[in-house]
Amino acid sequence: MTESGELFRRHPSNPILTAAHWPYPVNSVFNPAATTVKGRTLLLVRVEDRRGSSHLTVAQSSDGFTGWEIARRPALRPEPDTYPEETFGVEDPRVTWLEDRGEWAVCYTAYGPHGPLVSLALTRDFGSFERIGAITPPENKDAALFPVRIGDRWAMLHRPVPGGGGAHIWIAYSPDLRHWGDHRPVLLARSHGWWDAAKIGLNVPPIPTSEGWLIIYHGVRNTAAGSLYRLGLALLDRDDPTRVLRRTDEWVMGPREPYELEGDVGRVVFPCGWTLVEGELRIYYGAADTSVAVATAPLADLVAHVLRSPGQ
Ligand code: BMA
Repeated sequence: MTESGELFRRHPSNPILTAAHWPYPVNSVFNPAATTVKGRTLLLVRVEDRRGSSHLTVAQSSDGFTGWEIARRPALRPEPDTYPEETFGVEDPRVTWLEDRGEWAVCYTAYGPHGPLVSLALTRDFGSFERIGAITPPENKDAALFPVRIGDRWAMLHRPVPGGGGAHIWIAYSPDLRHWGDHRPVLLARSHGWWDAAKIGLNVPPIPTSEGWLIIYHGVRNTAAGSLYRLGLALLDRDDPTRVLRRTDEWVMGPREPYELEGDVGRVVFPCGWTLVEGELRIYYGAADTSVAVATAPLADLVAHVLRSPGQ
């Protein structure tokens, strides 16, 4: 725990990336996926242009905090002629390294005329991408793959919003990354006064630990002043991630700093990626839908904290 009693420590140079850093004119940079490539931290950043449409651009750093090299051109931009579901942009990527396949899976939100849905692309270098295309119908967001097969199938957490209401975290399975089924709810939004009552969704890809899969998710509370996005933890069974072993009652991080409280959408912290460096988890998050920030916590502390939490 930090002196303030919080699990996560914000980096002193936050926000680490802003629109002002970008080599071309943009409105905002936020909600980045993260991974490690040849020892360097690579962020796949959601960049919103000045028309309101988002694309994804690579930024890399040797220490993960400073000295970012930002690509001069987008890595993944909407291709509405081939993929009409991307007409209004591609958003909020989550990147998972699939050791067995020797490539990364990028789940992202494709925003089209029928609403947001989950699309998947594969890459070996973040330079070229094999687009699988839409893997769910709308409305669906906040998806990420597990890094290994569960049993003999790939697995993905995602967040459908059915017509009947309720925005919960679900799981789906696939033999080939293209065809997804066996959809089941895993973690449910709570109700009434809870901080995570209005909706929940996965943030970063599942984190493997000795105790199971650590999940960082956002809970939304609708207030008279707008939505409040905060983060909670859950622990899923390693062999059967439909089983929720633990879930924090209280949120573990919420908007507090000026760059999280004010922006295009104030009072939002929204990580899409993590890296692990010498036992320390780094989460890269969008702050107020405007800039990119990073916070750190010893992974062992997060696991100890979630283990002290009640079951569902
Ligand atoms: C969610 C997503 C995120 C965004 C957040 C706050 O629904 O669309 O991209 O950061 O809202 O606006």
